[in-house]
Amino acid sequence: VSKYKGIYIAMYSAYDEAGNVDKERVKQLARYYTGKGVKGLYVGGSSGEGILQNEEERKQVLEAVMEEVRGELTIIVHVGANSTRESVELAKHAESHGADIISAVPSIYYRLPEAAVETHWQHMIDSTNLPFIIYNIPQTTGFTLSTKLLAKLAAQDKVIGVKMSGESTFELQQYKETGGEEFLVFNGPDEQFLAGRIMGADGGIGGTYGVMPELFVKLDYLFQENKIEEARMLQIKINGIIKKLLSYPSLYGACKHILSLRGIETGNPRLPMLPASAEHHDSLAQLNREIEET
Ligand code: NAY
Repeated sequence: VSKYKGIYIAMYSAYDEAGNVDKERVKQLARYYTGKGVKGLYVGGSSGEGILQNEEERKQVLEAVMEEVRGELTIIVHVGANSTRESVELAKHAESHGADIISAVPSIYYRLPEAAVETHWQHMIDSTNLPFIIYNIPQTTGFTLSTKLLAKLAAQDKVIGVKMSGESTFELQQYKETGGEEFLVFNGPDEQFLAGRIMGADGGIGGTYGVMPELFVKLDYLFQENKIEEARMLQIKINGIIKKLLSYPSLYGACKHILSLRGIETGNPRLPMLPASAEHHDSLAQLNREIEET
């Protein structure tokens, strides 16, 4: 599994001016992330608005990504949907289009017992030959992955890791310890990338990487070289940028606007995610310069 370690951009989706998935724009965005040192892309996750899209749209986004960067970047596809049936359909579709790994959050809205979430994931795992990465994001789903369930799932060869988007580095470390050396833990909160790496994460998957991939690649390099003080200083600079990004009505709208300043058009995020408004354009241009100068 070590071949899957690294930095993955939680990629935004790209829409046209009418708000429809725009495959050419998706391709342009995927292409933008090649040659920057990242391991791959996480498609259709939180940042990718997978749960705001219908099944057909999610398939279109993935197909565009695969057509553009298959073989160049490792592609993890988020197939989590509310119904197990739809998730299984998306998982099979991902496999048939050459994706490398599938991943899913629990079903949301209903407060489900652990057994239901386990069954939900197990059906996806059984539906393909692809490796599976559990997506744990308790602050949005209301479901916290227990180390007991993690241990049960991780005992299967196909379950290669967890994307840990919860904010506790203690839990992150417990997941790593429970899963063992051969089980991959990906850091979720970008603000805590270095902290997560220090406590055992094998890499990271993040949305803000999308506007500063080079900085996260460098941060990971500094960590690997054991240049911890330098890494800490860089994480602090990155956190200054993230703090500003989070001050806008929507993080996705802010990041997408920054990409558009670089000639990468991805359209507005899909409502209810708010777009960047005109009053914020000047400060976003300034933030873009700050990123480019860091
Ligand atoms: C995904 O699936 O898009 C992600 O990997 C999301 C990870 C993000 N967490 C959330 C809750 O959206 O990148 C982070 C997050 O945007 C960042 O740390 C800023 O808080």
